[in-house]
Amino acid sequence: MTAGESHGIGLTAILEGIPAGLRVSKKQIDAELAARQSGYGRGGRMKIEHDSAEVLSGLRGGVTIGSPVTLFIRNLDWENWRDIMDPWEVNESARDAALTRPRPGHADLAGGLKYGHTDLRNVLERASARETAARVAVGAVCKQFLGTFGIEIISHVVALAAISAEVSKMSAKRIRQIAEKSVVRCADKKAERAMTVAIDRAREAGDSLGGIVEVRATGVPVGLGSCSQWDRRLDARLAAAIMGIPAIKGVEVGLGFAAAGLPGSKVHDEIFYSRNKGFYRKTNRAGGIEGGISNGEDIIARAAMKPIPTLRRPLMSVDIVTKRRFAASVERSDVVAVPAASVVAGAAVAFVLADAMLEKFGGDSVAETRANYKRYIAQVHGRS
Ligand code: EPS
Repeated sequence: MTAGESHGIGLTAILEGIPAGLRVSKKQIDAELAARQSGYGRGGRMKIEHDSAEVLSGLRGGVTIGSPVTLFIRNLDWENWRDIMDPWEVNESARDAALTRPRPGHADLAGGLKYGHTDLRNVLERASARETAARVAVGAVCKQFLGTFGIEIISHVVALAAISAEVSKMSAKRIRQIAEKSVVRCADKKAERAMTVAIDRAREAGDSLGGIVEVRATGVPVGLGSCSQWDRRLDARLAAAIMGIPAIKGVEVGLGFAAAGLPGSKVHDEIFYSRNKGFYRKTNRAGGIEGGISNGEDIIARAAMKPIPTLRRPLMSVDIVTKRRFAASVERSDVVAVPAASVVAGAAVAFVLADAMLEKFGGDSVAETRANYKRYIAQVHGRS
């Protein structure tokens, strides 16, 4: 669970269920937070914030003790918003500056009607993608837990607006090496150049752009998730977590939507066996999940992000108080947040996989989880 407004005091996340005995690196959490903040096309806010996670509970000497881990990220911009956002006393002039012109595509109107607000700030503060900083901090702890089982998560940008990256022949490791140094988190250098040009153009035009992000998880054991109930299926859980990121409008696993247009013989991954490898596949069109269960191949999920709704040249809207037609409110915003969304999607996948690992292997301490994991892996190998 996370809490916190975009221009409030800060963001809090409580992560429940991480076993005792996990060594957590603050450096790694802050590196993930910095990655979320970076990326070509980000707005002015990212120049103000230097996200860093304070740990308020759950750790002693850098090691989890089995209690809930509370992470807190201070909003440095809070100092500039105290008058407007103070929990106890809001300045009168702030009330006069109420936001009443909802942005098409944002939560403003639906949220305003739902919660009965006339100042749409009460909606946008929580709907803001600022919240994803908290999820990235949580994801960074989950990644460290997964890392102890050799599971790695790579996330990158595969398309920005109409520009697609060609990465089909690249290994996950290579994608990571290049994407992590790229200003748009893209592993295709040629596409990266075209993407930055497109972002410059959109900025000049007062417009915004979307794109597609991809997450790959390597080292995932066979058997996470279940075919036995819809909400235990690993793909369903991944899709929900990724869809829960603001502005995500579609999620696919493996071939995804493309599978619908192909015959079965071109979609399913043939099964092979060798004494060395056990059961294996030469293709991974399933994206590492069959029947809602991880099949031991890399998990590959993609998400489509719509362009950010705040436009410097706004679309038309209607004032919720006067009901007159007006241009939508213009808030400070990003031109593109697709690179950031790729970091957030990686965190979302980490959270789901950590949850699925604990569901499968249990354990109150990492040593116990590890012992259960090892026994299971030996059992699976025995059958291969
Ligand atoms: C964001 C912080 C926000 C926005 C952006 C994401 O900060 P501010 O509103 O102060 O500029 O930059 O939020 C949105 C795009 C949105 O639609 O709400 C962040 O930390 O990621």
